Amino acid sequence: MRCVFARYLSLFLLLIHAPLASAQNLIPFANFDMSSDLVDGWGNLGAGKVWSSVDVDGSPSSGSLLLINDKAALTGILVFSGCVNVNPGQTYDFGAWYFMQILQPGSGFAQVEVQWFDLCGGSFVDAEMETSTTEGVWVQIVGQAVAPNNASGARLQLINAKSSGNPGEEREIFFDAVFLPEPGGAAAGLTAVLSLALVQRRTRWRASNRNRPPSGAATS
Ligand SMILES: [Ca+2]
Repeated sequence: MRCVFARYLSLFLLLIHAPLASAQNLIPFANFDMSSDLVDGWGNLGAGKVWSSVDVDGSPSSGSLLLINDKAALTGILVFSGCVNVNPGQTYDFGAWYFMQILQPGSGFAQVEVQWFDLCGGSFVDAEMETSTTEGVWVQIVGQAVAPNNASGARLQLINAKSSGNPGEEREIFFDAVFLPEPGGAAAGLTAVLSLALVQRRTRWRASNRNRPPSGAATS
């Protein structure tokens, strides 16, 4: 029995540390390893958008993005990645990990949005998004979208959206391990993927069935 247990333990540890055969993540500075990554890789920075040493895998050499929404209800605080080249008509996974502490004032949700452009630096074409309201654990938001036939550029937006609450009341969301891999790629954050697989499936269901962003919500 002990031998069997040891074998399964070894297999588990192997899975945890095995390199993930994944296609390259198209988004640079996606893991917020250094505070400079935020400035180097992300746009629309300003108040309430800061680097944090908190990391999805607990790594001491990486951090995350902390978005703080202190505005009125039905508002969102957002940043966006740089634009990357994509193939029109191809299917892409997209998403990010986030952590939203419990017992914050009001209510809200995390949102990841992929935006398609005819080309980088060109005109907006379309967008698709996924959201989640789960609190208290790291959760991976995962979506899948087909690049429109007239789109060869894409970027990701990370949004801290407030559904209810008052101006001046802060709601915080940490984002990490953002991904938009080449077609066929797998998500980042392997350790967390294995340990929170059940949470992920539950969250994906919720994200696809509830809590779409409030229409006309203001963002900044
Ligand atoms: Ca990180």
